[in-house]
Amino acid sequence: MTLDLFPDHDDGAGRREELAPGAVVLRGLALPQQAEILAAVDDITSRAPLRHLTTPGGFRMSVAMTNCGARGWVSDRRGYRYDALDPESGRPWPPIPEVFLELAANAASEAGFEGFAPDACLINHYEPGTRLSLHQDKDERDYSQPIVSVSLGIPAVFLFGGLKREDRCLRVPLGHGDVVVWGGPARLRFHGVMPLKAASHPGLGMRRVNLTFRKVG
Ligand code: MD6
Ligand code: FE
Repeated sequence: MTLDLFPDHDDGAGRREELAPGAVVLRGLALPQQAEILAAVDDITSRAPLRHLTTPGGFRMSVAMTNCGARGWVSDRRGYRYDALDPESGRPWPPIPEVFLELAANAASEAGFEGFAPDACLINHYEPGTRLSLHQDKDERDYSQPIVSVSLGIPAVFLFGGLKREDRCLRVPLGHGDVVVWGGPARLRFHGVMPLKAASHPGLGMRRVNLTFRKVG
């Protein structure tokens, strides 16, 4: 259940739903740029292909990932970290496209975080059955900066918990074009994605693509 405090608020930038202090869903905010965003995702994945990373515990992640930006999030037997180079190719990650930077800054500003300039964009690719287990985003140096998360393609149920793993979770449906901004007192909340249900999206088919923008510092 999501709490919609301002159901009638729509200034053209998308309907706003507050999840908790510091966390807001901006419904449909990415829709106007969707074609440009999807073309940019195709370009990035042609240069830095999606891959299934291994967790430090030795498990293959069901989400396929790649990155763009000065820093890319990677995981292997040695741990989780940000790396300037794609370990598969040894080359820098592709740069963050201008359309991504504008959307991320605009979303952060809508949520009250001015001047957001991400240096990392993780691209997550889901298929039906794929899930992301409950975690905190804490591999970044600077927790004063928010995270901006853009959902595209088939719907997912986002689990939004508290500051302790055992805190109960809200279940937040996220659809094509929805943007979540997450910072301040919410920055270290546990969260995850439930296993995706089979569905098809007109542009993306049976896939969900999530972009998460961060300032790693
Ligand atoms: C996803 N998102 O939606 C995974 N993390 O596919 C995340 O792990 C996430 O959406 C921090 C803030 C927002 C997010
Ligand atoms: Fe996360």
